[in-house]
Amino acid sequence: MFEKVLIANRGEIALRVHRACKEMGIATVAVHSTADANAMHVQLADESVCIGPPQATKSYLHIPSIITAAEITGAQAIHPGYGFLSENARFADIVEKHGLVFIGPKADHIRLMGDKIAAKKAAADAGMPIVPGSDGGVETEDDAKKIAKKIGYPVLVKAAAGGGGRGMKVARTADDLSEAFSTARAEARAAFGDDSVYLEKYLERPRHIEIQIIADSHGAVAHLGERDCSLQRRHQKIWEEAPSPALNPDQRAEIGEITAKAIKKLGYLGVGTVEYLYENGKFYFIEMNTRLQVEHPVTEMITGVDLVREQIRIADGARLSFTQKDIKFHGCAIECRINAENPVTFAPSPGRIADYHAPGGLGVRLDSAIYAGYQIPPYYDSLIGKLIVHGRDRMESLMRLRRALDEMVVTGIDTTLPLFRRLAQEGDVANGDYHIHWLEQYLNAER
Ligand code: MV4
Repeated sequence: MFEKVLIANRGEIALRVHRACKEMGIATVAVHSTADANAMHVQLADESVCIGPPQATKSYLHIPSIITAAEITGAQAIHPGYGFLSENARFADIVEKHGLVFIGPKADHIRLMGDKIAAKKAAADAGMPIVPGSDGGVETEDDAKKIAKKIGYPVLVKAAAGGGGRGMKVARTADDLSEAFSTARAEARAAFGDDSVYLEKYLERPRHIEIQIIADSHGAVAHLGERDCSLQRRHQKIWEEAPSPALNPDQRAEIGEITAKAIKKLGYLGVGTVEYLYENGKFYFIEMNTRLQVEHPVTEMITGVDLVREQIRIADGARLSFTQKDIKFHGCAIECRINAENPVTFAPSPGRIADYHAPGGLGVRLDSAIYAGYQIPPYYDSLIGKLIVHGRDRMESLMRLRRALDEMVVTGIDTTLPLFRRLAQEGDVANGDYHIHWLEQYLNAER
């Protein structure tokens, strides 16, 4: 096993990886920008290296500094966390070229899934259900018109380099298509420097349900069930839960098996998430994420599997510590992403945390790297913690969430805690009766 791992990230996820390493007897190296010298991940790591100024492009995204930090500290492997360099295939290649181990999938799979057209084709070939649409990219408006007529309106024009909703335009009728096609192209070119687009049937009110998969280097593959991430605002998930209130055990087993089989066919390595839209009892592949996800704890809570420990073991060539048959789903887990943001306007609220009190008790987990007196820098994303609750069923989990939210105190800055206190009391949320547009409709209704 590795003796020393470098963690190429910050905040709660750097701490999450550090915790897994410590429990495996592995020493940790933190890297940090000058803005993060007092950060929790730096204080807890066995060693730390300052890799540059506050701007992420000059520190957490600066590959030469990170490789150098690994070399001077003698780290054998690099865990990228999520965001930053976690889905950068070139980084994964460079890490390996320096004789270090990238704790993640193969660079080729990162590259494949980064191209949404190629990813969709690979998913379909491997047996995953996809959204009806164009067979590959669409070059001209004329072609788009023909294809849209065949699949039927409404259609969605999507960017091949997309993800996160940029370069995505709905056309409700043939009259809309010309504008949707050209704006999607222009947005894609501006955002990604690549204006390749493709067409899909537009699903009106689906849920976002994603399957957690895991594969070792000996050919073992398993799925760890689904997460329902439908409650989101501007493509930022804010509430995730497992299992999905919309699925029964037979549906779970079916989509899980289809996904695991496809992942095996692709020769994938490590942890990954297959995102589906779910509408009227059917699943439609949209994308695959080749990283550990923010919301991984809800899966950990209902399966008892430590996903980061498994990632590290897999990177070291070990076998999965379980088989599919060992995976049982226990109860229900809900995660709230607590952001340093105004709960009404969602404007970022960096600053000094005055008082901090973490909730506790049975079934409560708080993944956070904040503390009283901590100065939240303005340079990075606004996530300051994830409150995860686990209960024997959804009602117990929801009651526990309300209780934990009432215990939690963060003062000195604005946080989204008040929003979660309201959401946890909403009828549709309590009933699990929501879809990907529910939250934005709810927030618009009160303005
Ligand atoms: C869709 C869709 C409806 N129909 N595809 C948004 C981001 C990108 N990853 C995929 N997205 C969507 N693709 C078809 N054919 C609706 C969305 C979508 C969405 C998906 C998941 C979670 C939140 C969303 C919010 C708006 C739109």
